Amino acid sequence: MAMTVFVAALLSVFMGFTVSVSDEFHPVDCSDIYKSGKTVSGIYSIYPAGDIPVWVYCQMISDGKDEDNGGWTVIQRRMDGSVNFYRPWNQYKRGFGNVESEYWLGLENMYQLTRKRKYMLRVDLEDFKGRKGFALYVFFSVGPEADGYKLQVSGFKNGGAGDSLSNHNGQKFSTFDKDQDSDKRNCAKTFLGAFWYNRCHYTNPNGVYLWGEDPTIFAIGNVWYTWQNNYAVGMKSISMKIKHVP
Ligand SMILES: [Ca+2]
Repeated sequence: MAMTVFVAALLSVFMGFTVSVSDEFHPVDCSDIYKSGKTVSGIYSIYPAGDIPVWVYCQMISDGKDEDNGGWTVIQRRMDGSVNFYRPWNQYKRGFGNVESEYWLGLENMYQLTRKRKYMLRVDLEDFKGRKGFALYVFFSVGPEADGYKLQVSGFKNGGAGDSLSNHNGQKFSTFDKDQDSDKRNCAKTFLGAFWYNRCHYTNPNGVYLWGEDPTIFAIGNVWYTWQNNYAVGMKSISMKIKHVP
């Protein structure tokens, strides 16, 4: 009995706290958090759909060029092979992984964010030799589920990595259990990932974490073809992040 009262009291304190925080500040994305004065990179909660909080990694940049500065919302990140990215549709829809390391924010969250605001996309890459490069796209959006979470991406600017994503513009998202690609094959099954596959890909960021280069296997890794013109080199890290363009 005493335990029940204690739990109830604890619950009411916790819920009261949640409500008061929610009432104060509902950041839609990391840009809002950055503007509120929190300019240190880290894990924050955002409200893509306005009501339910989602944990996310915010990369805050304040000492770069104008187009770099601000709060970037990380929507996809690979860095140590700790999370299995070969997953079905419902997990790509909702999101999965560990916000402290590797994760996928979820297609529904990406749709909710990009339907309301205009975003640019930046993809940062690092290989196992320590080389770095990036690609920037001045426009990025994800359509509604009813239209297959279609990708819209344009306005490529080269940060040394080349353009491996424009080929995927206008494609629906595909997983091994939902083939919406433009190829006869099931691209997700063939290349062991999940993506806006076309016929099939120039990049496979959700593919197998390869731990480097393996010339005996083809295009199943988390590759970005235009950087090294090689489908056998898996990235050490690849992250996709979006920033609200006012
Ligand atoms: Ca197909």
